[in-house]
Amino acid sequence: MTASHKVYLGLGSNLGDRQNNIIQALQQLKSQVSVEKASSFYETEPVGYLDQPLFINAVCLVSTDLTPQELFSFVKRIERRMGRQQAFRNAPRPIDIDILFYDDLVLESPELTIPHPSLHQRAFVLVPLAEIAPTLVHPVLKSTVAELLEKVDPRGVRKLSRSLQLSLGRDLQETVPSVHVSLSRVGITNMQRIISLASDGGCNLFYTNLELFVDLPPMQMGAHMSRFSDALEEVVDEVTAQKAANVESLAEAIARQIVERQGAVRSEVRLYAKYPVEKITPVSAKRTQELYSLISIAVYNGKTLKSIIGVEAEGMTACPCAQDMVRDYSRERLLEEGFSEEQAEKILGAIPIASHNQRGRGTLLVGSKERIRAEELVEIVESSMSSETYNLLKRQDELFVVNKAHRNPMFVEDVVREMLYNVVETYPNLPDDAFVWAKQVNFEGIHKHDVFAERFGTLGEIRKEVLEGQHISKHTTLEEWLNTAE
Ligand code: PH2
Ligand code: MG
Ligand code: MG
Repeated sequence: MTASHKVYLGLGSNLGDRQNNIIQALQQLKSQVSVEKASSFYETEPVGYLDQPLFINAVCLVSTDLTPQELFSFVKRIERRMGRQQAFRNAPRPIDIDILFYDDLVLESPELTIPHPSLHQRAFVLVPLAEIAPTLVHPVLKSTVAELLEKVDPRGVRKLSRSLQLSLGRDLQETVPSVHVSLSRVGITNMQRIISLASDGGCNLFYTNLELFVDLPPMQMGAHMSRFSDALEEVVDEVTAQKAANVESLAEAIARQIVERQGAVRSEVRLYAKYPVEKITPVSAKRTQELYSLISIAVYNGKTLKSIIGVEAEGMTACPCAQDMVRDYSRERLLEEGFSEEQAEKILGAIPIASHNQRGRGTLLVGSKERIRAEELVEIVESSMSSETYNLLKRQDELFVVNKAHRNPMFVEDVVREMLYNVVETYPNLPDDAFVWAKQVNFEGIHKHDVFAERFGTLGEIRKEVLEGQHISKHTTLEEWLNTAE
């Protein structure tokens, strides 16, 4: 959109909460035009019909694509919405919005004249206009606003000290709470934002959910006692307004900003983003969009920054235990039907054996100074289940998925162990103090409950078990890892 026209508007109110009416009108204007500048507020003697309350007047500069007619109808709609009654000309009104100048257009029509026909006679317009545009030239009179102002009587126009920014009194965040107890964690959860991440050449938008926590210095009055949440909202808006390279750097940037700008001793940011990946179906080769969750956790204490990247992906598992029973049962049936032991074995090897199967959700987090590619983690999670799943499946793809899953039956425990094995194998160069968390939930097909398994620990702890068969009883937790400085 190119907002190409520069328009000056005059605003006036002499009914109700006059200053608030003008602020409201400016806010409503912003739904269709971009407000570039606004003057101070002026209290002014009524001009014309004198037996009415004092006005408050202001002017603003807006840029817009609207034509003069469209803009005129738009401001009339705002006036109507804000309750202006069609009484007599120049009657008291909650809001009056006049088009003063529209570029250097000169227009005369029955309902609309531009420039406003009496602006050069009105101090209540020229005084605020001279504040924001003294050198603007009137396209008909060929004089600047400053020159026009010299020819009118500015008495009766008084600048108000109260501006758009209300000066608020004491800062509630700094006051002592009435119950004197410190809190363990303070923050914001379920904060939803659309973030933009740079991608080759362009940028992608992601729907994200954020959780932020802060610790204040223990000596500071109100440590763990403050009311801190609106400062956090501001940081998130500032950081997310910029394009980040990836979710980790975004979470890290927010964590740093909170500590550096808000004087916190520790900050923790958890970010969940929906992440689309284009895939090709296994047999029919159709394009399909799959959604994964990207997870990033960043903790900063002013010195050390700890950061975790992770993914959540769905897939399916077939139950090994049910499959075993079905195989034994089928063997007996085949023998009963007259097949020999040898023939029965051959048949059972050739055909897929039924089992119950279900959707499962795997989560894999890796914490390390090295950059880990989320795509790689998605691949590990998906390939650690009986089969990956797809949003789109043609019939031949469905056969592929069902066959694959039943050739590869797995319990939740197997899925978690498979993920751990794949992490150890994929990242031989990650240091032992990296952190790993693998988790699997199966939404059971023959139960109403879910089944769950997880393993967390340092990569060193996990490597010793996976590679050396040593049993390690220490499982370092996420909290421990996040709070160890190296
Ligand atoms: N508007 C008028 C008539 N008179 N007087 C003041 N002081 N301020 C106004 O905005 C105003 C007025 C017609 O719109
Ligand atoms: Mg008017
Ligand atoms: Mg008007």
